[in-house]
Amino acid sequence: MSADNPTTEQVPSFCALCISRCGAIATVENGRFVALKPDPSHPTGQALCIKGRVAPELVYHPDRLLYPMKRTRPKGDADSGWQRISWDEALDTVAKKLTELSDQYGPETVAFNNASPSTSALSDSVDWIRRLRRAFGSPNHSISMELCGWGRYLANQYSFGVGLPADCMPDLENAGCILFWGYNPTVSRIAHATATVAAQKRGARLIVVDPRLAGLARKADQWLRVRPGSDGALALGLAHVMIDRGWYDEGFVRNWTNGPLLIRADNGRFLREQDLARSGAAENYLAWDQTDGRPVAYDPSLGSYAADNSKLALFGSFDIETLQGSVTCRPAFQLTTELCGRYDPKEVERITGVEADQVIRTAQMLWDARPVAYMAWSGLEQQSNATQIARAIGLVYALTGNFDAKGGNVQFPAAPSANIQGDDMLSAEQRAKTLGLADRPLGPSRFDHVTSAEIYRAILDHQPYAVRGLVSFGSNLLVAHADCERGREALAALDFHVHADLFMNPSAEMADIVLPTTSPFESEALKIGFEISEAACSLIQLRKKLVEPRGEARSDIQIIFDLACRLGFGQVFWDGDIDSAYRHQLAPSGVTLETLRENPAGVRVPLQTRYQKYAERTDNVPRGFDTPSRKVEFYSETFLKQGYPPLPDYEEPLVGPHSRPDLASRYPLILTCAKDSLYCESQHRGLPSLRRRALDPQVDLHPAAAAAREIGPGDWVIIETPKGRVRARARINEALDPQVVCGQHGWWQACPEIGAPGFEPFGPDSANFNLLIGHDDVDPVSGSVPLRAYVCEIKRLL
Ligand SMILES: Nc1nc2c(c(=O)[nH]1)N[C@H]1C(S)=C(S)[C@@H](COP(=O)(O)OP(=O)(O)OC[C@H]3O[C@@H](n4cnc5c(=O)[nH]c(N)nc54)[C@H](O)[C@@H]3O)O[C@H]1N2
Ligand SMILES: Nc1nc2c(c(=O)[nH]1)N[C@H]1C(S)=C(S)[C@@H](COP(=O)(O)OP(=O)(O)OC[C@H]3O[C@@H](n4cnc5c(=O)[nH]c(N)nc54)[C@H](O)[C@@H]3O)O[C@H]1N2
Ligand code: SF4
Ligand SMILES: [Mo]
Repeated sequence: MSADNPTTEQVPSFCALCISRCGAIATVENGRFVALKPDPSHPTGQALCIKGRVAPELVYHPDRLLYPMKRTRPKGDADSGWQRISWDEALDTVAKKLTELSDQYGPETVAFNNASPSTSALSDSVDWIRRLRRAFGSPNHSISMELCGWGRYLANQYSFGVGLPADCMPDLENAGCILFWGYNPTVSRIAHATATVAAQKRGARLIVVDPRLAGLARKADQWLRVRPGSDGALALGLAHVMIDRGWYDEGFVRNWTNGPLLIRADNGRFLREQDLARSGAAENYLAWDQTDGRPVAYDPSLGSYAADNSKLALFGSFDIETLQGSVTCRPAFQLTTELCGRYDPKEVERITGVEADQVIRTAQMLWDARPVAYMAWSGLEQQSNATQIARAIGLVYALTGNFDAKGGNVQFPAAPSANIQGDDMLSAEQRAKTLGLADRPLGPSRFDHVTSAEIYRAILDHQPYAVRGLVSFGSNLLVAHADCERGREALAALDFHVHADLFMNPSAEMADIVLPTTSPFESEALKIGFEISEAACSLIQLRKKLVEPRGEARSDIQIIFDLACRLGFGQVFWDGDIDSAYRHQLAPSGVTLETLRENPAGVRVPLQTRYQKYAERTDNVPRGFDTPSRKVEFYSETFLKQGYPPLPDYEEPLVGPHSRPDLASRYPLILTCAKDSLYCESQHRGLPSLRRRALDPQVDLHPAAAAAREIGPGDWVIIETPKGRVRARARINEALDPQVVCGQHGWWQACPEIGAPGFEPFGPDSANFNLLIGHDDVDPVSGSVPLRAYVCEIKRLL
């Protein structure tokens, strides 16, 4: 290659900058990555967002970290005194420090964290990070899911036995009705947005629940402008109308949910066979046979009742003779119906601001236009009641009967591959030490994951024991998470902290050693399935390294494997040979690494979607659902036993106008936030083509709220909450409820090329949104943090 002999290559690839993982064609000219275009032949390649299109600016950005560095000045100093070191010195130091900490205090004293795989190319490597962490012996891993994942995951894990909707994707190609709840794929997942537009073109209905008229809400058949955080009441109200009008799949409720199972009024537990007779089975539940007027047993190991299902009562109240005397019992569906009955459309309007008529119209549309495919995300994850909101929406979804049905939410098949996350490497003894297990026994700790707040507590208060080391692959804890000041104290108090990243950020600035990582365009990565459809799931692609790494940057996977060998885990990391690891991972698929290298656009393995797999039978026993009753659990004894409400009753946001009337006069507005299509979380403000389009952090407010405060468009304002204050520029938005304002997080980085300023992550001039939010009032089940429903006041900055 030379200037006289230019080469231009068009390389099939995919953009890994966010969850969309858009199929793309990269142009490489003379060894330089110059453009990225959509690849419509790829199942996620209909379009690219602007971040993808300007990806070369990210790769060649002047602020990229190029060399490993160590700090030479104390943490918290304005100047960290970063000094370039060799990779050998960096990795040896990291391995030595981590080993020392582990030897002295146990491996649990080292926590791991990484940038969310939804907002970075960490999806390339997060499974390997888990493997490394488990081989090391630490149960403590934070991936920001308390901000966008655990609520739904846990709720539906307990209700449906599976993470819904993320693990059972909306089948947009076949849906009759698409429901987006606190989800705006126009910004956050282009591949879903394009698929939704296509679905609408062929006649699918769209319902959007969002306080803002944003993205596809503008093109929706129903846009429900819910008050932030009141989503649970809306879901129960929809369920009420559906049940009341008979707009629900009674067969699904009867056959596949725990709706018929009887609950004792005296203790809230399911009535069991052993309650009726000493010889009765402890595991067997009971339902009411309304034809014969007697209780009938349900054996969860067989998934069957001792009577024909059509005889089972879903409603009613029955006095049943037990060994302890007569006990009133009701079917779980009766109790569910009673709960929903408290949320008639008028009450829903009062709580949520969504008009009663619209609640009814929406319930009818869900029924008439089914199959329903739904997706819910940040809008209801960043809530102090996230888990119960997600369970209430799960209830609505179960009423449609569309779980795993064509056009509903489907568990698409996956190409067979070896699980490389090292699940069996972490002993039960170490798992039992996961931070947060005692406080939130049903929470992330059950899955050996922790929240940032739990890590901060362990670092600062040594509760339940001391965390002294942190290994970070990307992430920006001090900007992404609430209670930033406590976060800063915690990071400063660590004995040892290593951070791998493309850029220095305010959190990396607190590390002892910083390692430079490649962008996804400078590294190879294996992707088995693209999640969103059967076609997408069938594609295996080995993303090509487009260009050589900048400076001495290494891929995260390379760093993980290098570190694993130095820590003495070579034998479970193929002695550092990544190709061998990929071969192991791919073996069950029958696709070889060589074939993938020869076919950079990927290889499709034939997969056939099977629907309603819960009804498949082996030896006449239905597969059912992975829950204690083998049914979808409307009513959860698991929750009850841990002291949580067994039904997903609505609770007001903990820092809202109703639960904190004491704050109402000082903070009369309700604060939420949303992501920007130009930027991923706290990244990308340094890219000129993006920053030019949005120079400063914005806060949207209604014209009436602005006028009452003498605020004009573009004015700098202060957003103030009981926790802190930050600045932003006012943007007037007539579609908002006058009491609701919507901010943006993630602002700290400058873009010197166009003279756009940075913002201090802390202090009076800060624009770090999460200084506004405390960690005190979090979801009791998942630890989710209320970034999307808080009280605030806005003042013009003079
Ligand atoms: N461009 C871009 N794409 C991204 C990211 C990014 O930062 N930028 N981040 C990635 C990550 S990590 C994630 S988790 C996903 C998230 O993807 P989304 O969940 O789609 O992200 P948001 O747009 O923040 O939130 C969705 C909607 O929730 C609404 N909302 C706010 N408060 C409430 C509420 O109380 N109730 C309801 N029902 N809705 C509410 C907001 O107005 C917003 O339109 O996106 C991923 N993709
Ligand atoms: N107020 C408010 N706060 C929020 C949100 C919100 O909507 N509102 N959203 C929250 C959500 S959903 C999430 S997931 C979290 C996100 O929080 P984080 O996961 O911490 O994401 P970022 O803040 O974008 O920081 C990502 C860092 O990782 C680096 N990085 C990017 N790609 C790579 C890579 O491939 N390898 C390595 N080693 N580093 C990389 C980036 O350069 C950047 O420094 O923030 C959350 N915080
Ligand atoms: S939506 Fe944009 S950033 Fe995300 S993968 Fe697609 S092109 Fe990349
Ligand atoms: Mo996220």
